[in-house]
Amino acid sequence: MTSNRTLLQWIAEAQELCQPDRIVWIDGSREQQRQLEEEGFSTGELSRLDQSKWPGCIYHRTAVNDVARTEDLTYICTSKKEDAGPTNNWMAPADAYRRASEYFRGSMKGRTMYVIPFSMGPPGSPFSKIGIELTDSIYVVLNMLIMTHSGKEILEELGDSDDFTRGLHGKADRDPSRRLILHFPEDNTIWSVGSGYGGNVLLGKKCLALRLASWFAHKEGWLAEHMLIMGIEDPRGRIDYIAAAFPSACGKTNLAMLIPPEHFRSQGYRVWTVGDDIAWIRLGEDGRLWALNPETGFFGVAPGTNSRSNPNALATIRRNTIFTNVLLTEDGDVWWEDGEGEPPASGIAWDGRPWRPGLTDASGKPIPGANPNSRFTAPVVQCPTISPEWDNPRGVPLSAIIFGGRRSRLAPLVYETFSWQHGVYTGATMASEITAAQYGDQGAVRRDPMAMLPFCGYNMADYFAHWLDFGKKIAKPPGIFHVNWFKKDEAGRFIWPGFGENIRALNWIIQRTRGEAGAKRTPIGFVPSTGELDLTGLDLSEKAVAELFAVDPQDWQEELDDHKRFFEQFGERLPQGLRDEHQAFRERFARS
Ligand code: GTP
Ligand code: SPV
Ligand code: MN
Repeated sequence: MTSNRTLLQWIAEAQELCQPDRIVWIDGSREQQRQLEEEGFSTGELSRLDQSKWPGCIYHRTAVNDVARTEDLTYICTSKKEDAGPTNNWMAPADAYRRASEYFRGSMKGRTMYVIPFSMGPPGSPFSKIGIELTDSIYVVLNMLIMTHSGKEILEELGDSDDFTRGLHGKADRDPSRRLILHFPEDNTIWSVGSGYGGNVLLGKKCLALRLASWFAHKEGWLAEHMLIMGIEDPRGRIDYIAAAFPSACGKTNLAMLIPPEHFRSQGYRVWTVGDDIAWIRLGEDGRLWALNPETGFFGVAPGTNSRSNPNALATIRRNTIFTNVLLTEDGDVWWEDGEGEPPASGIAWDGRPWRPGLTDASGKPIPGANPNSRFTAPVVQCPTISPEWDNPRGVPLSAIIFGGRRSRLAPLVYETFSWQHGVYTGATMASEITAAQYGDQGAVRRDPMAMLPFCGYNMADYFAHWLDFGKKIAKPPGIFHVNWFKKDEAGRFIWPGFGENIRALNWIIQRTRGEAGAKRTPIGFVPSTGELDLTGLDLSEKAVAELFAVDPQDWQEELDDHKRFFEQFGERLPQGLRDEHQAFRERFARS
C-alpha cells in the first residue's frame, strides 16, 4: 500500500522482533472492518450483541488485571532524566528498548500484526499528526477505526515523509510484571507491551495526542491538553467555545454533551459538542486561541451514563459502538451501574463471573456487574449535538478555559482567576480525588496540574513555563476559570445537582468574559455575587448555596501550604511567575 522506505524498514524491524505469522494493512474499508469483527467473534476475543437492540455493536472484556491505565508502568524515555521531570517515571532509552524487546520478542508468533495508518486531527490541517500503530489486537484495530482518521488515505497523505509517530503495541502475555508503556519523544516512538486496556494501547490517544504531542507543542509553540471542547449558543444565536480540563472520570464527556434544563432551553440556550477528552490549541492570526479535537470518537465511562444524566451519550452509543468491561447478559444485552432501566436478573460481570442483582462481597459491599472504569467507544458523528465545526481544520476560537477537579471540600462551584498568570497558577495547583480510571488509592486527593499529571510528556516545570510564555503571546487571551461540581455536605451527598445544571455556571463564565455578570472579589478569584448565577428552579437551601460559594480562609491557608510542598519537587526549574503568584496569593489572604 506504500513505497515509503522509512515506514517499510521500520515495519520490517518490528516484524523481525515480534515474528507475527502475517501482516495485514488496515485500509479503513467497511468490508475489512466487518471481516475483522467476524474473526474476533470466531476466536472469542469479541462478542456480538443482540443486533436488533444494539445494531453494529460489539462487546469485549479485557483481562481482570488490565482494566485501567497503569501509571506506574508508564515511562518517558528521554536521554536526560531531567527532561522527564519529577512527576514522570523515567527510563534511559537504551534500557527501555532492551527491556521491552525481551517482552516483544517472538510474542506475535501464531498471530497477525496489523498496520494501522492514522491521523490525529483531520488530514491536511496544520494541527494534524500522522501515526502508524502496529498491533496484534483486533480490538485495538476496531477501536482505532472509531477513534481516529485511519486507513489508506492517511498513507497517501504521508507519502514518502518520515514525519510520523512509530507506535508498536503487543498484547504479549498480558502479564502485569511484563507490561510497559514507553514514550520516546526524541524518536517520535511509542512502545506498549503486555496490556490490552484502552489508554495503554490506543496509541493515538493519551500516548500520542497528549504525551508526545505535549513534547512537540513545547518545541513548536502550541498546547496539547486533556480538555473537552464545547460551544454554548445563547438566545441571540451567538456561540462561545470553551475548553475544560478535568482529570480522568471527572466529567469531561458529560459536560461536553450537556443538555440544558428546560429553564435554559426555553430561553434558547443550546450546547454543541466538539470534543470530550483532548484539545490541541494554537494561537490564531487574529490573536485568539483556536482549539481542535484530534479524535473522531468518544472513549467514555459507562457507569453513571443514563437518560437523565447524559441522554446525548445514550443516543450516541445506540449503534456501531464497542462496549468494554460492562455487564453482558446471556441474550446479548449490556448493562452498567446507574445506567438505564432495572438490572437484568442475571449476567456475566466484567470479570467473567456470573452476576445477579444484590450480590455482595465478604464485607457486605455490593459487587458491581460493570467495572467502574468500563467504557464505550463510539463515533463522534453519532452524537446528536455534534458541532458542525467539530472537524474544522482550523479548530474553534476559545472564549474561556476552565480547570476543575473532584473536591468534596474547599473549591467553590465556580470562580474566575485574575489574569492569565493567575489562571496558570490555578491550573498548576489543581487537585482531585483519584478515580477508577487509574490504578491507585481511590478517593485520595492528589495534585493533578491541568489534569495532565499522567499525560505531560516532559518536565512539568517546563510545561508551566511554556503556559506562562504562551500567554504573553496571546493578544486576546481567554478568561481562565475553575469549577467544582463535586462538593459534598456532612452526609456525604453532592450539594450541586451537576450534569445539565452545570450550564448555569457556564453561562456565568461566558457572561463574565463579556463583562455582563457581577462578581465578588475574594483572595482566590472572582466568585459570583448573590443573584448573578441563575439558580431559578433549583431546590437548594440557603445553607447549601452558601456552602457552594464559600471561601474558607483557614482551609485555603492549608491548601496554600500544600501548593508550596507540591512545587518544591521542581526545585530551581519552577518558573518565577508561579513563585510570584504564590506570594501574591498569600498576601491577598493576609490582607483579607
Ligand atoms: P475520562 O474519559 O476518564 O477522561 O473521564 P471524563 O472526564 O470524561 O468523565 P465523565 O464525563 O465520563 O464522568 C465520569 C463520572 O463522573 C461519571 O460517573 C459521571 O456520572 C460523573 N459525573 C460527570 N459529571 C458530573 C456532575 O456534574 N456531577 C456529578 N455528581 N457527577 C458527575
Ligand atoms: C482517561 O483515563 O483520562 C481516559 C481513558 O480518557 S484512557 O483512554 O484509558 O486514558
Ligand atoms: Mn481522559
